[in-house]
Amino acid sequence: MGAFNLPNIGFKALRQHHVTGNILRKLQAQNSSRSFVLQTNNVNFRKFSSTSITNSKILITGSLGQLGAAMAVDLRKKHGANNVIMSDVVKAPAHMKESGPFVYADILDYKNLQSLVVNYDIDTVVHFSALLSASGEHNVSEALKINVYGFHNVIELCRRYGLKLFCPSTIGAFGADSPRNPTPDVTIQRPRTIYGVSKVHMELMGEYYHHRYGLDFRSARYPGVVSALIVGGGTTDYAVDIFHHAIQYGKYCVYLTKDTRLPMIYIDDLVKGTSDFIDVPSEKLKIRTYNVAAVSFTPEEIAAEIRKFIPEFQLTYDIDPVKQKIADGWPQVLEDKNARNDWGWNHKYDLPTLCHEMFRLLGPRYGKSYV
Ligand code: AKB
Repeated sequence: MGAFNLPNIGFKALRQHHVTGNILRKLQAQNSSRSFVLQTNNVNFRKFSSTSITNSKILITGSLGQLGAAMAVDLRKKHGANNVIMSDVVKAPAHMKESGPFVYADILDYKNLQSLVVNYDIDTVVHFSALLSASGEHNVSEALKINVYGFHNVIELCRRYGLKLFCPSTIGAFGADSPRNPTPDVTIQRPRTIYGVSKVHMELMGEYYHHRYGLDFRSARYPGVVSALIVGGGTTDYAVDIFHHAIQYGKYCVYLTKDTRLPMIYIDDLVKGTSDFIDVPSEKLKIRTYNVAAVSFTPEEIAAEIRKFIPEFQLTYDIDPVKQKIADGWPQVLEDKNARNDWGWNHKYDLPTLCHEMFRLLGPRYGKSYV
């Protein structure tokens, strides 16, 4: 394998390796911080290594979901509103459309994705489109389509155009055979949901494309995410719903047993961590898929914390067997020392501060004030 600085490689040679003119021009401009490694036979091995990110042009798929919408706000602040293209298959609320470019993108339509990359000169894809754990079990073929075939389109797109790819993974990528407390980055992964299977597939494909083609693939395994936005389709959703119900009705009926312990994270920690992770120089990453952890709690523990704001809050139980079975196979506590060491992952919110923030944000929405 030969390693070259970019100016030493003819354009023709690069075109044979599927590098397009636009990307070449961009690479020439940015060449001070990048190097290329090409295999000298006809196989299109490529290796990008970037030391700095400036003026990224980012496409976010599934950008109207819980994570996409929050990440878009951060990335637009960082890279400029017009440099972050939000996309989804549903119509955006007016305030989102006004905050920067929003386009239709169906990840099952490869040509549509190609046109977005070319028209907007995209260099980074932040890929959030996915069916979550509970909705996946209710519609396995749809989950297969979105989470597997859709991901194939996205990763091929990134390979073909030399784009950086961030795609989240999840605690759902582990299963009952994995150690549950703590769960390390590299361990047995035998999930029994289509969501988990598709995420393990995503992790392995991303790592394969990284080693095979030099694709700058990055993935973080997220815990359940707590945010003010109401979510749907997941097993950890109760940790959001409980606040809305507590404030509106003073009670909540949860579908998991009182001692079901799951890793969770507050959205602001996730957004900051993901944003840092996307920008960290590639050389710092010793692996490509990292656990990120923040807090772990049970329904009973979060209810006790909620009672500090609403002392009469009542929590009742009506177990959903599908969700309970999923949760019983997931980690209780993630081990995340590699993320902390390699790229500075750190969380700020523990259970009390997370609850404080949820009451501060949601109280006024329901005409109440707690903090
Ligand atoms: C789900 O519950 O499916 C998600 C997840 C933990 O990935 N929130």
